[in-house]
Amino acid sequence: MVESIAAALRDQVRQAAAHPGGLAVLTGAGMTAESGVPTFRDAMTGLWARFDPAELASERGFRAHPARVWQWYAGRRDGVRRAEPNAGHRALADFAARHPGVLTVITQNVDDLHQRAGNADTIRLHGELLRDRWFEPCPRSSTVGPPCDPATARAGEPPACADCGNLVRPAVVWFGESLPAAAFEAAERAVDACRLLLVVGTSGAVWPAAGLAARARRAGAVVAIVNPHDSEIDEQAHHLIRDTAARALPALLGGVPT
Ligand code: BV8
Repeated sequence: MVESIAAALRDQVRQAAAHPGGLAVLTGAGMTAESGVPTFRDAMTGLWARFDPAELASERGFRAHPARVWQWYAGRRDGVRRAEPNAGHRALADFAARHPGVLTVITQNVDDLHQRAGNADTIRLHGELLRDRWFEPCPRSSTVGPPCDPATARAGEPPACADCGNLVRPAVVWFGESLPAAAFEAAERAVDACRLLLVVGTSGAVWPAAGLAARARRAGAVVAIVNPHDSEIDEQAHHLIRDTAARALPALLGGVPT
C-alpha cells in the first residue's frame, strides 16, 4: 500500500473513530480469500467451472437441478467450516472492541468468519450459508401452527420433509431474490451516517449491494476501496488501495488511539 495513501487513510480512520457510526466497512468474497475460501467467482473452478454461479445460486437452478445445487453448497459449507478468520477479519473485530459504536460491518458474504472473529452484529445482505430453510413455505405454518424444523427433514441431496416432501435449501439470498429488507435498510443507514466507508474485497458486480459505495459518497463520506485488482465500482472511490484485506486492514485499523 502506498505509504502516502495509507497515512491519509489512517488519518481518516482516526477522525471517523471520533464519531458513533463513523466507520462503515462493506466486504465481499475477497475478504475470505486469505482464509482459503475461494472468492465467489473463483469458486467456479474445477468441476464447477462449466456452470454459471448466477445459475447455481438461483431458485430456477435449484428447481431444475436440486441435487447439483445442494452438492455445490455442501462443498462450500465444508470449505467455510475448515476455514479460520484471517488478519483482516481480526483487525475489524479488534477495532470494534477498542472503539465501541463506531464500526458497522456490512457483508455480502454468506460465511460466518466475521462473526467467528468477533463482529457478531455484522449486517448480512445475502444470508447465511451454514443455515437451512425450506424451499417452499411450510404448509403447516398456514394451518396448524409453527412450521416444521428443517433439521427434522429426511436425509438426502437435498434433504426433504418426510411429511410433505418440501425440499431444504441454504438460507442464502439467490439471484433474483430480494435482499432481507431490514438488513439492506440497516446497511443504507450505516453508509448514510458514516464518515468513511471501506469497501473490501468485492468486484462490485452484484446489486443492490454494489450501490452502497455511491450512496456513501453522495452522503458525503470518504470512500476507499481495498482490492488488489480493479472493480466495477472503482469510480466511486476517493482512494484505491491495491492491496489485500489481510494486509491492508491491520495497517489501516491497528493502533488508532481510543
Ligand atoms: C435483487 C448468496 C431485487 C448466494 C449472492 C442492477 C443492475 C444489474 C443487475 C441487477 C441490478 N439489481 C438486481 C440485479 C440482479 C442481480 C445482480 O446483481 N446481478 C449481477 C450478477 C449483474 N441481483 C440480484 O438478483 C439481487 N436481488 O436485486 O432483488 C430483484 C428481485 C427480482 C428480480 C430482480 C431484482 C440478489 C443478489 C444476491 C445474490 N447472492 N450470494 C451464494 O453465495 O451462493 S451474491 C454473491 O456474489 C456472493 O454473496 C458474493 O459476495 C457476491 C458478490 O461478489 P463478490 O463478493 O464481489 O465476489 P467476487 O468473487 O465477484 O469478487 C471478489 C473480489 O475480491 C474481486 O474483485 C477480487 O479482486 C477481490 N479479491 C481477491 N482476493 C482478495 C480480494 N480483495 C481483497 N483481498 C484479497 N485477498
